[in-house]
Amino acid sequence: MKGVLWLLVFGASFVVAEDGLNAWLRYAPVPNADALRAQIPTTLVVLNTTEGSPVNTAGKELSQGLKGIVGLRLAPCGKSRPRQALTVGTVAQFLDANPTVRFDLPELINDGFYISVSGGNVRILGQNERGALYGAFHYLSLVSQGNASDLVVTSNPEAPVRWVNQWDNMQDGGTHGSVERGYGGPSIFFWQGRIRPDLTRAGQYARLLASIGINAVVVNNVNANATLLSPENMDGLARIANAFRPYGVQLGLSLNFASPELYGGLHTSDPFDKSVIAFWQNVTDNLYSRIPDMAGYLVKANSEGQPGPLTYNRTLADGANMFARTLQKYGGICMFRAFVYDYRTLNQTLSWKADRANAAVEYFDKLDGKFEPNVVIQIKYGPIDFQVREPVSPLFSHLQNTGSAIELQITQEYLGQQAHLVYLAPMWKELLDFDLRVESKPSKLSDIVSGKRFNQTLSGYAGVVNVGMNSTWLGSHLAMSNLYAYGKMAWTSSTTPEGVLGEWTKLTFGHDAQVIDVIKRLSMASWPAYEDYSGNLGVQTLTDILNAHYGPNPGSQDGNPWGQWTRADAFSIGMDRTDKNGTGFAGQYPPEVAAMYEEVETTPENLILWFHHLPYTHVLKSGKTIIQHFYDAHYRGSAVAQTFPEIWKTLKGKIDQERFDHVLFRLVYQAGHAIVWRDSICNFYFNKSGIPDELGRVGNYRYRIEAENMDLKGYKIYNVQPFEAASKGRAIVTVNNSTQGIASTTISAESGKYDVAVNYYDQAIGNSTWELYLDDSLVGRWKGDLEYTIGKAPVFYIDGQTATRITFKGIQVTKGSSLKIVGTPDGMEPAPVDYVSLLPEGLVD
Ligand code: GCV
Repeated sequence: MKGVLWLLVFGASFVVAEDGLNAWLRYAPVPNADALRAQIPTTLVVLNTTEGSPVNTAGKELSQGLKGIVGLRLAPCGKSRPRQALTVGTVAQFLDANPTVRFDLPELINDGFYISVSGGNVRILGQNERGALYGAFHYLSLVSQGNASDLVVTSNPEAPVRWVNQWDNMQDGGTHGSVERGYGGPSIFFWQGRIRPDLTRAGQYARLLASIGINAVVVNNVNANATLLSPENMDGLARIANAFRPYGVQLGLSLNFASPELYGGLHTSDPFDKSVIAFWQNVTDNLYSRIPDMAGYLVKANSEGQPGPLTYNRTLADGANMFARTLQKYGGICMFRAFVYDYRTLNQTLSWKADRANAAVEYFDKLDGKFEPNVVIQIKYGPIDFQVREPVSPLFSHLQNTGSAIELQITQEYLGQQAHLVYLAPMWKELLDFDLRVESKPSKLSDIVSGKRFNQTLSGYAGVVNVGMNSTWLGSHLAMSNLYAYGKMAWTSSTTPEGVLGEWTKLTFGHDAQVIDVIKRLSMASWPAYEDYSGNLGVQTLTDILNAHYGPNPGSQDGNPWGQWTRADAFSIGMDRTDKNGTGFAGQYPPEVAAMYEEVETTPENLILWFHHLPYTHVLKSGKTIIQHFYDAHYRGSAVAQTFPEIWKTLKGKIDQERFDHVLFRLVYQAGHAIVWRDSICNFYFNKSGIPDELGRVGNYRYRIEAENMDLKGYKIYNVQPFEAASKGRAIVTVNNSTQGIASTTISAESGKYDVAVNYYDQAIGNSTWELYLDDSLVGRWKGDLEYTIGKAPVFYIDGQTATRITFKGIQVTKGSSLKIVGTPDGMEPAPVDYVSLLPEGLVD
């Protein structure tokens, strides 16, 4: 009865609105709570009760967690220890406290943990304090998933470096706002050039990260601000480190290479200059005097306009080593990024062999072994920049005498900015499982970054996360599965995307089998769908690379020095990266892999345009030409996205309304934007190649009424740039910023029920209002305020980044009646409209 009462009282929180702040650490009641509770001891023994120690934190989490999950109130241990207890601490603390207990020491390495549940006794022991906390979180996760039975777990991390990077600026403004490529609101650390007075969110972030085994956070943008080194800001950083410390999370810092000049008043930042070396040693000493457990530094040098050692004719190793040496007496690490390229030298018209992808190996290969032992080279997974599909960076196979870490991106910069659902773990898994065949021996990427393949002691993972003040952290509830999976895969690379997703869903949304199934279906379909509608065959995410990296703009890839080229012309497409005829990039891989990528026949087709320049008429293994594959894939991917909102809707009532609505809003938006992607890409290549779609879809939209063909009053026709971002290249905008526009037409479609879709543009320069009428009766009214509601980067233009669709379902339409859109501009936003689609029910186009 007690149990029933407990469930009635606590079970209510199942449907209580949730804002996402606790993410997967909700400690929500589980269905089999009574049975589980009976298996858990009621006494808690915490082997270090010092406030702020990770073991003490572990004790608190266990108390709070078990109370929430199974309604158990743990009692602290009195003078005499009961025979059955839940004990948490380090192995050493346990042996100290229990000198007579016979105990087989588990084989633990740094941060590892051991859990034994046996005969009503639970022991959670870490190799160190952090490990004990990890063990406590693991145990709570097991109980949350409905398992408190006898078991033994010994778990060690594969790699010592399991960091996250935040690209947080010290203040809002500039081109990137508070967090560069962040879509979850302003920085949780910085505000107005200083460290926030209230760091509650920093502590909560550390808690989440500790629960997935992350041991350090680099808190500021790699495009670093030198003023972070002021004494006042160093004090602030120490406060962040204090907020992290109870969770065993260390603080790391990005440095601006030119700080000696920018902040220190020196005339140079040359790493060989004595005053520069002294400057950095002084900085490091000052930081460690405030933060004795600081993790170390992260350095972006000679990249995208950032200064670096090459500026002073020194090598990248000279630069990295300078920082590393200052850190050595403190045990700190220097993470040095391999994202080094000089866009000023890249010109695609001058040279067929020019290739940004070649840069990392060219710069770093010859430096292998020349780095201090506490330098780790942080390498983006692919040779360009977080694209929807890239081959593994060949640099991983070149650094055999230097530790390396893989840089993954949890924030979805090129992958839909959390406004599109894209579950990334399947992509990471493919990358980590890739065998580079160094010296023709098994050389899985996961074994390289774990240090196993080349016997490295310092190596691992860096994930760019970019959470913000939004209660959902990343701006989207479902996007949090990426963060969870990142931590779990960095701990154990064999973690499966499906498995970890199921675990995350249970912890985040509860045990309902349908909820778990739906989130699995959506998430597992999401990366393939996004790849299909954004850029397939290895051509890259065909997004707008000159603006917000959002929405379609295939033309922006070429004709500029950023090197994300596709070399698409009227007949052919793709980068020839072969050794024999192209940029030579394929030859940067070990011979077996190089040979595979060198030939069209042996290159996996999902990367064929990454490695080869081919005619649109080249026939793929499927029997389709490249151009037809493009058309079909874009139609297929966007069709999959149409199913997402419908699948999600089946969960109504099964999860709290707040999260249900939040996710639905985004999935509906994504479905509309997937159509924008599909049409833009297909029309762009149709226009380039002149080859029609065999199925006659591209360029033919029989259900559409183009806004420019309607009767316009107060609206005028606008030629959209790029042309493919509008249906038939044109849209309408109000004639000025203060006059309402009216676009009307007479419906020629047969009478019946339709889904009425309106494609419009929601720029971040105002909040226009649109009204849709059928025969003067209002069908719907909406506002262009996505800039406040969706989190993606704000964009000012009328293009594929702002193109949006709203659909009114099941509307009775009569032939001969009038359809009218009334647009009221606001600010600089001229209520733009592209077209209206009258879609027979069930059809999307
Ligand atoms: C932090 C890409 C991103 C930049 C980022 C850079 C990097 O170019 O667009 O925002 O800068 O990578 O990783 O340094």
